[in-house]
Amino acid sequence: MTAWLPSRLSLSLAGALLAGATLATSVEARELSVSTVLSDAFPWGQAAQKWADLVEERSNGELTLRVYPNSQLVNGDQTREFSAMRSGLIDLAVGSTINWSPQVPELNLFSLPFLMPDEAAVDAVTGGTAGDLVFDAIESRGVVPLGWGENGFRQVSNSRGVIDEPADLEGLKIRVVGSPLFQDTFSAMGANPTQMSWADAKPALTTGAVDGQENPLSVFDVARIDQVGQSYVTLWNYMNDPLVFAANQQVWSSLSDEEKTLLRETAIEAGVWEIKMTREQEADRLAAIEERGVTVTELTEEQLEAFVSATESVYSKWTPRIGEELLEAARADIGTP
Ligand code: X2X
Repeated sequence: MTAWLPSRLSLSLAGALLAGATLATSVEARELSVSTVLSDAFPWGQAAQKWADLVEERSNGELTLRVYPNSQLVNGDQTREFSAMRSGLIDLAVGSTINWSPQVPELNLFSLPFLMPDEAAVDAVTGGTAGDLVFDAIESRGVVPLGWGENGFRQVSNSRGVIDEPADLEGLKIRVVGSPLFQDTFSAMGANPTQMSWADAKPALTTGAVDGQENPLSVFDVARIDQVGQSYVTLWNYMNDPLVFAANQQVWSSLSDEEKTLLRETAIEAGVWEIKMTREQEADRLAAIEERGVTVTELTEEQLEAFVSATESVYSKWTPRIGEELLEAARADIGTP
């Protein structure tokens, strides 16, 4: 086809084509990994996929996010996700404040029992001074936070009976996530907590190695936790687990200003979308769970108070690690003394 062209032109044309091809390859090669714990069967995984879709669409395919669910980039150990992102094994993540709290102690704020009573309180914290301080804390540990999502309010379930007072937890073996604060919260209520990854949780529930667990209703519903004998759920909103969209620092610095804006804006947008969806689905999830024969218990103010009192010691132990200033900021954001 180029036979009729003067040789110089054909050479420079070839050069231009080659340069173009190289450029295209390097741009196409810009595929970033996104780690999540839960797959896109869950709102959490859908948040990551939404992020990927928005980036793909708005970068005209020049930047690709590839989601790796089930903590596979850290061999199932979700508490190593933050370290792996910091060291560059993972480019991006949509991660839980619980799972990152071993490396970012300030994130334990969200796990303080009964700190945030409702969704408005969660939004006040993440969108307030406390949220800014938490993002500063993440950044100071070498990871760039971009936006918020939500795993949801965590409710306790078990196979033994109704839990409506701390005494009902006495001696129950409860699977908790890999953050030491949970050990303290459940011990304070008289339970027998056992730390394990999400990957190990369902098998442990199935064999009866543990009697109970705590997770948002969306996780209970999608993972069909009722099928492994968890017949009792207590709605106590004892903590909410926000998700954070974030990036490895080197990856972030290597992006153009345009790409940074794109990644941040789409993270925020995907997060807002997922939070809204998760909350809108909550009533249907509850109905579905009840329909499958699970006994759902709602607590009266008085019953709730008993759990609040039982877990007060968690505050004295953990406030110094979280930071007095941050807890104060969160309380001011929520509007509680
Ligand atoms: O392990 C859990 O319970 C889960 C899936 O909710 C988290 O990753 C915090």
